[in-house]
Amino acid sequence: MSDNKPFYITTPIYYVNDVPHIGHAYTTLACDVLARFKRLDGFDVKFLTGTDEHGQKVEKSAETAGIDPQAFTDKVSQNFRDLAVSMNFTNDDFIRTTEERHKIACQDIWKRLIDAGDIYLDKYAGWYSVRDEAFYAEGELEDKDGKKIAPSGAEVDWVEEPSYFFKLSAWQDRLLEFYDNNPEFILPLTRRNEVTSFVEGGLQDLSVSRTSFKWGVQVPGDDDHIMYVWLDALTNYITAIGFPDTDHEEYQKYWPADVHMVGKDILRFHAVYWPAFLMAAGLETPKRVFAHGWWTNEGEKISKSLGNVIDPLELMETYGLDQMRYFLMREVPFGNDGDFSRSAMVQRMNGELANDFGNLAQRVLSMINKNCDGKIPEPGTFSEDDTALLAGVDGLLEVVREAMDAQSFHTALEKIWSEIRAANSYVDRQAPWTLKKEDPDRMKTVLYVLADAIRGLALITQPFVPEAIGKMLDQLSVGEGNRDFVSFGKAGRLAPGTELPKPEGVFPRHVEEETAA
Ligand code: ME8
Repeated sequence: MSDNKPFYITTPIYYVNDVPHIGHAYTTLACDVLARFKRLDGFDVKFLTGTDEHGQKVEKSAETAGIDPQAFTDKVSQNFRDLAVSMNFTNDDFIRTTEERHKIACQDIWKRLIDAGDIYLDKYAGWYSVRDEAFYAEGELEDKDGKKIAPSGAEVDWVEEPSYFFKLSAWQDRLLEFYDNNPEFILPLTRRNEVTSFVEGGLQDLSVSRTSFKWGVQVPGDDDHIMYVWLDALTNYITAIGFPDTDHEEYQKYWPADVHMVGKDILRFHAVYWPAFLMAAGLETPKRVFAHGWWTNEGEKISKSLGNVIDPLELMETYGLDQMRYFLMREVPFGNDGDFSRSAMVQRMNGELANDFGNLAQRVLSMINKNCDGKIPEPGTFSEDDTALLAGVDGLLEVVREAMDAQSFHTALEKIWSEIRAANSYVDRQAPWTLKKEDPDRMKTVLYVLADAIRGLALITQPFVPEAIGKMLDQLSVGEGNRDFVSFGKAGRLAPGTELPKPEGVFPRHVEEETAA
């Protein structure tokens, strides 16, 4: 067992009624970037993703497809697994809620809730949205064209059936106390305020079982009921680490989770229901739920009916995987809504990846290749300018770490790019191509400083654009064993005399194909 500090991060588990789109790719990407950063920073990381396969919505999709739900979920779940591979995600596990280990976990948490006296049998009469898999109170709904519409825009149906209820109303004070004692449980803070006002407004007991269809986990001891899909789905986070065996090595190590990453649409389930279920079951609550914003496409809401769903595979093919990863993490302050536009995508990849970083590395490595025998040059004494550049890059680890710990991915990239720009101004100021004739020894020092600055910049950028940076580090002859943050800064300085392979650009420019007028 590793002595490293554990770090457990999860994505929502995605409904298999849909093919994966940019929204799914975005949430998992954010987790992947954080998981990679934490691993490089010496943490023992578990990064979980998977698919949510029960409930009425999935049952209906299977029916429409004309196959039984199990065969349907087998097929569609695979699309999400494939996406993870194509996006270079480093998830350690992929959970499916139809797995046996998960059914056992759900039934166990149910029994704990029963034993605690927090579940009772009654009858549900109210509104339900299949699209959201959520119950809505009359007061939350709007009338539109003679139909009732949920705040999310989804249609609702009137449902009347016997149902077990979870005594959510009894948890209001304890939830508010929990938020007070854990000011960073819900981030960003604006979302935290929304949740606390919602809870302060009073909570109703929550229907946690259904009888009108069968596709779900059986309620223990009552064959007529299946568990509400959200109680089933949320439990995935503990199934994957060995629950109900709370002595399981992984449960002991990774629970409570460090971050549940979710979209703002599903914050209530994670920040209200989930901690209440866990507290009632006598289990620890997660440390943080981070709710990110939603993407629109060229200013429009993304929806199947508008036909403007963004296919992550198409983006990858057009712009490149690392380019897309960079764009999604850089364009929008993480937590805010954002707009995807092709012009913004091209601007970022050409301006920031190809020009700022790519050209810097290419220029410096080519000069070393031509003028230093293709070896890391021996530096002389460092000038103030040299020391300042290296200090700026060395200082990045601390500032980027802080930004990553707040899930402020755009801030991390901003800080890195400000040092990349500093390195570019240093090149202009020091003009190594002039030094080549006037002071070759000084040229060597300047190129050494630049090469080591690029090494630092590359090390810290790895989580965001892993493939391209892997190539950049190969070109600096930084071995696999020297790429984690133990080697960051002084500890891993490049050794003069190290041979470098021939440099090649790692961030291609995107040139738009001419479109016919
Ligand atoms: O809600 N922009 O699954 P889901 C950004 N199964 N993110 C988006 C997005 C957009 N336009 N559209 C979707 C579920 N997302 C449940 C979760 S967890 C115990 C159960 C992302 O397939 C966002 O993260 O509807 C959102 O929360 C998630 O996809 C919803 O995925």
